[in-house]
Amino acid sequence: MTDSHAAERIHHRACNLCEAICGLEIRVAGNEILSIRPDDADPLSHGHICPKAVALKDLYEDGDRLRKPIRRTSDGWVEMEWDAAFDLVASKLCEVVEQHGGDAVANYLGNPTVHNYGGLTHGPRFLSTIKTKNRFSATSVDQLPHQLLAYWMYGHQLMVPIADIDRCDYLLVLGANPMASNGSLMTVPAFPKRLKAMQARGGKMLLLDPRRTETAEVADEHLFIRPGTDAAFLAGLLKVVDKENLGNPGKLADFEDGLEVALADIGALKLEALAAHCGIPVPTIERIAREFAAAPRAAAYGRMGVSTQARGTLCQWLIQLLNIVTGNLDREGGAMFTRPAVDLIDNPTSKPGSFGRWKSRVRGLPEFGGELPVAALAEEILNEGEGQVRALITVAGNPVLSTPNGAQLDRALDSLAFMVSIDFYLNETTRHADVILPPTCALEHDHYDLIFHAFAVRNTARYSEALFERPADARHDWEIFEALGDRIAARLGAKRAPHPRPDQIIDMGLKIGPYGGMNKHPLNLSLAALKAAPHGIDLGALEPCLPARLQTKGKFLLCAPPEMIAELADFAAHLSGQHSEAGLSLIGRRHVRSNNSWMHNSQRLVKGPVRNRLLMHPADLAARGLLDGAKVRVASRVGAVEIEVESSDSMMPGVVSLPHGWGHDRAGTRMGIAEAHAGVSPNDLTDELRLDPVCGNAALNGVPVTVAAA
Ligand SMILES: Nc1nc2c(c(=O)[nH]1)N[C@H]1C(S)=C(S)[C@@H](COP(=O)(O)OP(=O)(O)OC[C@H]3O[C@@H](n4cnc5c(=O)[nH]c(N)nc54)[C@H](O)[C@@H]3O)O[C@H]1N2
Ligand SMILES: Nc1nc2c(c(=O)[nH]1)N[C@H]1C(S)=C(S)[C@@H](COP(=O)(O)OP(=O)(O)OC[C@H]3O[C@@H](n4cnc5c(=O)[nH]c(N)nc54)[C@H](O)[C@@H]3O)O[C@H]1N2
Ligand code: SF4
Ligand SMILES: [Mo]
Repeated sequence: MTDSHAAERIHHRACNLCEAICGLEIRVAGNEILSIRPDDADPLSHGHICPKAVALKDLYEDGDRLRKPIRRTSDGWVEMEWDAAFDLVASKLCEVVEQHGGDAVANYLGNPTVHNYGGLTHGPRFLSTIKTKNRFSATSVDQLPHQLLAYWMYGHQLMVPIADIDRCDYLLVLGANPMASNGSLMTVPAFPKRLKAMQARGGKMLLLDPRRTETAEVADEHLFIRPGTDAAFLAGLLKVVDKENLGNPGKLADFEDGLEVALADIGALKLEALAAHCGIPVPTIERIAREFAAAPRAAAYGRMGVSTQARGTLCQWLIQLLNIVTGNLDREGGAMFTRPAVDLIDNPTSKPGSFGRWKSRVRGLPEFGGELPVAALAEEILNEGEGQVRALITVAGNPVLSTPNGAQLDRALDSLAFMVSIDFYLNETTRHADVILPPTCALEHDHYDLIFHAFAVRNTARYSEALFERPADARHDWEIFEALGDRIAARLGAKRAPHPRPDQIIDMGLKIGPYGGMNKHPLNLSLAALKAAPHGIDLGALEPCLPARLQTKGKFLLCAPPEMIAELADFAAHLSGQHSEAGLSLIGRRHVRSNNSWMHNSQRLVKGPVRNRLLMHPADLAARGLLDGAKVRVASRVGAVEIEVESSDSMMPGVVSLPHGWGHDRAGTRMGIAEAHAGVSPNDLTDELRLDPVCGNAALNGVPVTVAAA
């Protein structure tokens, strides 16, 4: 080793690409990444990683990644200096506010915001400088039902119970594919190992999914279920548990409220009708109910397939009730609450949640946690009148590819008076911006996972230093937020107190947190303590914490939110075994080498077989005279796409599947590799009018479509 620049060093950090937050060991020499490997000493991931981790190198090196602000001109995009860009953006946004009021400026926060702690510590502070009802995020194409029910039942939107897979005996999974997704609202790195360990203990995993997925292959049992009908199956389980007296809430009985009311309404449903609706026979429902109730420790868990469908909130409520009535909520091996080192629940700045404080202007969709359902964004831009959206701020999001009827939004964005995107790619959404402000990428900033430690199957804490120093001419997300926020507040005459840096906020959060010195905890956690433990610190298995941790009034477990009782009645009124034979139902799909819409510019991830294809059962192909590999036209109420079809008996007959995040052939983007693997976007088919009626979450799954030769 002669050249000190090229001296090899080893860096440890957590991967922030998905919810699994795996520990990485990265070897570097100077600015060159030599290897990215699992960190075997990580107390949560125990040496697990997936192929995407290595793509962090591609992201860092990507020549298409923007490094300086760019501005649209009649001669194309022109680079700008940061201060000039901040001045321009602030003044354009303020002009709109001054002429049309704050509601005329909308914002959209994308998924990576929650994987980047500076976005969480400083994003809301920036956005609050413009008072607007038109705040949107990826929450309403994702986990909105979980947060809403956590707020209604447990008193806080972040009190989402986590399946304690490491001690569970019976895991009932609906509409999740952790073998591809690596787990969601259940940070569960090394899912395959953890599942195997459970099975070795004699445990069992049962999966319901309209596709025989990678997860179905490792499950003990897999059942097909017709998209959008899970609520009938879940209500059936609850009815059997109740009718056969298999329930035993245990200690929960002392502080539950409304369980009997909910069970009575569910009990009034006919088991035969429920079975006919979901296509799972009565004896199977009975058997599973008995197995679940008899298991010493069981957990029911449902994810995207049952979160983003027309009865998403109903499904998630029934899942909670099943865990409660069998005494598995807050029981070791059941569905438990975490105790993260920076606790966003028991915290002076805690935001428990809110619902329906205002409604969207055009369609009257309800607010949750200060945001409106993103399915309403396009119409808020397109429909004239007072409060019309005329300017948009997007942060770490690609709603053109990720929200229902993305093609309509694509057109709507063209009509904005001004748009700014905080993003390092010129993609399908940001191509509409007037200015793009590109932040540093993951390896150039430090990280503490504020959100996913709080949803993990074990309590751990880990801080990652920046691997590479921020280039002098680059800005972190939080620095961009501060620079814009300061300028906007000054011009609009808003008060603005100084704010600590993200690492200072985390340090304070750790100190006042449950393992911090200010709570007299022997671990005395602080940022310094985490820096001294670069592999992370184990804080132990999840522990029972109810009723103390409940954030509801009187610390009751509120089992029968009135909105859910009403939704159940509506569901009952529409219960029917009649399903149209002619139509097909479109669902989504994830692949381990893909990550929503933005990792398709990595050659190593997109190489290999084409993954953006329509999967369809051979009988459905035959019925339409289609051949495997043919180009087909898939059409829905809102649009059509042309794509290759792949015959697959892993699909339930009557159901077709297409992964989201593709459709990179739109003009004017700058992602060369992604463009060469364009594919089509299923959100050109999903319908902005098909929503979960309880909260306006998008029903991305179960979309009625037709398929014919192209
Ligand atoms: N590799 C990879 N990992 C990711 C992501 C990624 O894009 N790629 N994205 C991350 C994000 S943002 C999230 S939110 C998570 C999501 O994590 P998951 O929810 O685990 O992932 P999905 O693959 O969307 O799984 C949904 C499953 O539901 C099934 N399904 C569809 N409709 C229905 C239905 O009506 N009923 C039932 N029972 N099942 C249905 C689908 O066939 C699919 O297998 O993954 C995260 N991890
Ligand atoms: N049909 C269908 N649609 C879906 C889904 C589905 O299953 N089916 N899944 C939904 C789900 S669960 C989700 S979470 C959404 C995701 O949807 P979005 O959050 O809207 O989009 P992403 O594809 O995650 O794009 C993230 C953007 O952030 C940028 N980015 C990445 N890291 C950073 C960063 O650190 N800072 C900044 N400023 N920018 C960054 C990327 O360049 C990219 O432009 O899609 C949803 N859409
Ligand atoms: S599973 Fe998720 S967190 Fe783990 S290495 Fe892959 S992308 Fe990163
Ligand atoms: Mo998501």
